[in-house]
Amino acid sequence: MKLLVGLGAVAVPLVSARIVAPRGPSVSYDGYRVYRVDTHADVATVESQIRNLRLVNFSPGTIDHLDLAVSPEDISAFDALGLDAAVVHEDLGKDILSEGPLRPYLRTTESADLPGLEWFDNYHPYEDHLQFLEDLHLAFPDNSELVTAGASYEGRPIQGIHFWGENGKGGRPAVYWHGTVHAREWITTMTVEYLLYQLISGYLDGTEDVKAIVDAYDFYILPVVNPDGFIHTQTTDRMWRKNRQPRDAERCTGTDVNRNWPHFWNVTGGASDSPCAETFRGLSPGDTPEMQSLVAFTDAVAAANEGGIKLYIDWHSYGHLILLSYGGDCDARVENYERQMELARGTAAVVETVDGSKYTAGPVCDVLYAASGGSMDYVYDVAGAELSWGYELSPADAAGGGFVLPADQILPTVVENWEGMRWLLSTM
Ligand code: 0X9
Ligand code: ZN
Repeated sequence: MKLLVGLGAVAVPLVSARIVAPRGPSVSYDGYRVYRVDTHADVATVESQIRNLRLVNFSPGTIDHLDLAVSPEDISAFDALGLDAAVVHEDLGKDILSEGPLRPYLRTTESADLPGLEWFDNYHPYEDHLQFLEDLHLAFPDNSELVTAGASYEGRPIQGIHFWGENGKGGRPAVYWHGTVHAREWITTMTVEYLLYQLISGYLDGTEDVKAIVDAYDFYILPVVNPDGFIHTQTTDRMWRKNRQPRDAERCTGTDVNRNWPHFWNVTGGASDSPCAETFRGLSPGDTPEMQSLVAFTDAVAAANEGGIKLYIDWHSYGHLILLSYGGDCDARVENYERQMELARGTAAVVETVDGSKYTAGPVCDVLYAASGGSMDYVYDVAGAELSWGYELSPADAAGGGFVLPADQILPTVVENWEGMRWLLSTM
């Protein structure tokens, strides 16, 4: 097989275990009150009413409701608007404390055993996620390689792992997953890592269905595709969503990586042209360093594997949704719609059997909102994936914590979705 852009085994320096936890966020959300606002289908009016208030909008793009965290200084001004709003959390700062401290990862890579499952009891510093990935590779050395999809704006490698079964490297269709596209969606990092952990540990244990799955596909997994943003949420602002690229002459930083893909870019209502908006699409299609890396890597994955990309999932939170294309054209339907829906509903049904979480499946535009320049549409249309999905993990809503999921909810979330994926990967 010819050498492909970004797909070779990449020498990644060992990152030593962190012994000092990073400093806490410097943006305080103490006293921020979280509301769910019914917009009565007139989101534009509500957005214009709240324009000058200090708040974080958790649901940019929704039509029927907005989840807003309002700063303590502006709560009375917000209440005075008389909106149809319910308080779902009194203090976002307290919620953030429920995530616990970032727990250092003390394992060294001397042992070829898999890391312990206690990894999934806590959230961790970014560097430790790189170490965790390396440790999984070292536990499965002949069937895996560390890969880098390129670099972020601040120059960090967009790190991932590629692994395969008995058919050797590149011999089977690809399963391709992205986590932490949106920096504040921390549960996605943990979920993607749990899935890959279960796949590798099941293969090593000889668990029959897991071995069959790993033998049937080549897995390409990037747990953190927006490393700069993720680090920013750990050091400075827990609620950061975008990448960290400043734009000349603009006072705001960051582009929404999930609005910057060079397909259906700049669709009215699907993204923002304002650099201050949470859904800023960039100045031209694919103009972020992250996107240049991800497009090249995605195209290379599609070309490298016998059978192309079988399944792509872009893991997000929150909302309990399994999303199909299209987000960039609300009149279009994917060609294999019935098949995709059957599999998405089947996955949701299996997830529900574990703990009762009810996921809704459907096209992005139908169950959420228009979202242009998103990964799923690119990977389906341009990279030719058979199944290309977005996934909104726990909690179900802002009342469950929104992007801030308590540490004791990590394990239930990752376990139910492992069962869903185990079914999907055996069935699709
Ligand atoms: O708005 C988004 O990008 C996603 N929701 S989130 O709350 N996690 O930000 C949904 C977008 C659907 N996915 C794609 N169009 N790829
Ligand atoms: Zn997201």
